[in-house]
Amino acid sequence: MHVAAAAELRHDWRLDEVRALFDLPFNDLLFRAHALHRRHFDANAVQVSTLLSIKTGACPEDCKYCPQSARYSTGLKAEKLMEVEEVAARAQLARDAGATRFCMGAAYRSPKDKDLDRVIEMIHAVRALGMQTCATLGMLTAEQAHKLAAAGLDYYNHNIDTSEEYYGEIISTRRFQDRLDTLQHVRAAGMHVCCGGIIGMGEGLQDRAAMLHTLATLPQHPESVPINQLVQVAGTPLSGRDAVDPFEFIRVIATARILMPKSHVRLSAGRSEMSDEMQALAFFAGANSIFYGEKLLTTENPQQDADRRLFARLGIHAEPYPSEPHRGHMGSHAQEHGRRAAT
Ligand code: SAM
Ligand code: DTB
Ligand code: SF4
Repeated sequence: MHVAAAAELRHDWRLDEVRALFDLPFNDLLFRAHALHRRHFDANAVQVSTLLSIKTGACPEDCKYCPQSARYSTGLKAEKLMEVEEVAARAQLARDAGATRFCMGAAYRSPKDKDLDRVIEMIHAVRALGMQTCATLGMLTAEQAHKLAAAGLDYYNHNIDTSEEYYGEIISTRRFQDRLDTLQHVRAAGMHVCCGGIIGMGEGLQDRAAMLHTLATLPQHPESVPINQLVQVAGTPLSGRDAVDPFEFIRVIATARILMPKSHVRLSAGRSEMSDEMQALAFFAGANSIFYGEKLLTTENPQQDADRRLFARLGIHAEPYPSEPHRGHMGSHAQEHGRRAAT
């Protein structure tokens, strides 16, 4: 990153400043977010990733939002860690449909070393297809993070999910600090960090502000910030909650954009429940990354056709593949323009 560009980023946001952004009149907040978005990104480009659940269900953790926890009866069929060839075939389909990044998710508290070895083979296979790689496998030791970085993993997704204060209401089997420790290992190993949270779990405005404040005051901003709207799954303790006010959700996107102007903000889970108009507003507010493909991990995502139509109607194109694939060094892909168009 250039020194001048780095100087534009702040890591010393105060919580009251974050709260003040949330409290701005909607138009003022959106105007500020969009102006910053244009300064740092092509405002009509959206990064396109595809998700695959490589190991499903039977998770020992008790995250109250999650259909994959073994503690809740959601009717989900548990599946063992997939074979490398099958994962490679799914990645190829995603690439051919226009995705530039392939994200592999596993319902682990933390991976066993023998499972990590197979995930490393998957990373090699996906990279060989010319795609960026991302994985989310739960908590990592420093050594595991180094192994993944050495295998060429571009991004590691590990969400803080909510504020430190509200965390205990949602998950009791680990602490907020455990998440921060893994994020630190991922950073130290030289991988890009993908870290965000979930809106709609009964948290207050102060929790949303505190969550974004934690992300924006990390020593380095996460390169990717997924903002998920809770997907309510029957059988999980959080199903039956009131739906989030769409404008409140857009405020979170806009505030994330202002706090972390050079990061990709991902309009993540929950798009199936959003109108096209709401998604358009999210892109205007600074969201510039989505999951593309009919499934997230275990729940529905919009049909590919619908997303292609939405992009066409809005004049949005898929962000090109970065010209220099990440090779373990730190640096921003954001302004790099590749030779390979994604669609
Ligand atoms: N087990 C690993 C972990 O929790 O770090 C990786 C997979 S886990 C499913 C990845 C993320 O998915 C969670 O941190 C959470 O933010 C998100 N997620 C899970 N269930 C969700 C739901 N019902 N709605 C929205 N986001 C959800
Ligand atoms: C993230 O922030 N959202 C994705 C990804 N990271 C791994 C997961 C969303 C999961 C939604 C519920 C499901 O499909 O199981
Ligand atoms: Fe397990 Fe991850 Fe789901 Fe929590 S979010 S129950 S750790 S799969």
